[in-house]
Amino acid sequence: MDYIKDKLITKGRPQAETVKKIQKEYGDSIIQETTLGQVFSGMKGVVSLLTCTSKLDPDEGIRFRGYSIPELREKLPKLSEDGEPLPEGLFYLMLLGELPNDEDVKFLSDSWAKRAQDIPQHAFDVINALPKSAHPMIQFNSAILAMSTESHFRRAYLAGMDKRDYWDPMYEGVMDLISRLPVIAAYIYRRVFHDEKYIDPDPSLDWAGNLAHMMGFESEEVRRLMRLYMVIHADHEGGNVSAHATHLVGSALSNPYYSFSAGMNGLAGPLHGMANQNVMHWLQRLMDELGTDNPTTEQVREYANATLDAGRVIPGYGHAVLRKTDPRFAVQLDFANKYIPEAPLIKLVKKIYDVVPDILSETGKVKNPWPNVDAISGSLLSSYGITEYPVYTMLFGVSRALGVLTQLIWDRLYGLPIERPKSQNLEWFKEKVGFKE
Ligand code: NMX
Ligand code: MLT
Repeated sequence: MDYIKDKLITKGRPQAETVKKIQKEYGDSIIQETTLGQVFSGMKGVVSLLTCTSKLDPDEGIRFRGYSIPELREKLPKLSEDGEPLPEGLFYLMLLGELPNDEDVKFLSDSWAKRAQDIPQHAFDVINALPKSAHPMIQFNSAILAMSTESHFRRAYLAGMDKRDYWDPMYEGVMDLISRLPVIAAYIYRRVFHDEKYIDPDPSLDWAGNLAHMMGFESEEVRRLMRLYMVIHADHEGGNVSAHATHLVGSALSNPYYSFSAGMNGLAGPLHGMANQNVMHWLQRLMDELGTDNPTTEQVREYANATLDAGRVIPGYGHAVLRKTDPRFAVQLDFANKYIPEAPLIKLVKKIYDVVPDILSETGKVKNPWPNVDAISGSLLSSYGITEYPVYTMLFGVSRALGVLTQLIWDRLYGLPIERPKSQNLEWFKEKVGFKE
């Protein structure tokens, strides 16, 4: 019996009623004015999505259902007092809006371990049909799409389903998909980088600990890192590219596999999740060009300026919403300072943090000169032996499933309709603002 599902519908039904009521009574209320600048700059600041799982403050960073990352580290269940919170607990919090206890988290770990046993063989066949040189995100996303043959939602929709029940097969599909992603990701990792020497899941382990295990890492510290990585990348409210894309495609009542796959296509872009891999290439080139992993401040300054002069971005820095150092960067630095303060890559990350914000500020155009989550995540993974940069975005993707798929369940609970904003041509905008050539 899945009591989480019962809790979800008990909480979800009244909230869905509220959404309907608000829309009926206040549908014509003006909540915001939009400028042409906002439209032309990627809709920044335009409130157009209803998302309950998390909220991003430009200065403070992300809060998941009201809890900051330091608060989550304190309040979510852990396997040991000095460990990191379990992602299962964050999923529970985002889904139900309340903190879980140890039993709730155990229930999810067990449920996901069980669901992960039924991955269809053709998902692995699809991966195997691709060249090993195909980027892990191509292999990952191909497997996600291949698994949509198993979609509860698609089957139920074809059979004829009451609109009010959409959330139910969506929940089942989301639970299946989340449970299976670590197995798929570890399979791709071992296929490409470890001679196809696969490691079976250990159903007694937690979701993130099992991922580390299946990738071939048995130390408790790597498992802790994986739990932390899976928690901090899970959600960043509704407007980021992976969440927005998942939500948009889901609004056509596409099943969770199609919807999440859309989100993963967005995550694979260099301005979004692929930035973590690009940071490592940027650091590697710096070390290769300078012949040291311990450059002077002046050398870092010159290298960063050369990147800007070449018309490129400095990966891992800047953000569309944040205006301070990303707390996800800060917590990873905290982890590194606790366990591996002397790791050369961590020292290099700190040196860059000392230099790059000033350089970006001096450009006069970068709105946020501070590091984001990607500025350190790869260096941390690499320092622990996960040195293969191309898998970093895929690991981001495994984590991001927790947030965007929870959002998708709530989209169906709320009964949100197909999304269809209005577009206009350039003539319309010119006329609107009275622009003359
Ligand atoms: N290095 C150089 N230039 C930058 C950077 C950067 N890190 N960040 C912003 N700019 C430029 C940007 O390209 C734009 O230039 P132009 O006017 O010539 O087109 C100008 O500054 C204004 O951009 P912003 O409004 O500050 O940033 P925007 O909201 O458009 O983009 C990012 C946000 C995150 C895409 C941007 O800061 C960036 O490209 N950062 C590097 C890539 C990165 O780290 N992405 C990861 C984001 C987090 N994640 O995981 O998804
Ligand atoms: C994210 O985690 O999605 C990124 O920081 C990008 C964003 O929030 O826009």
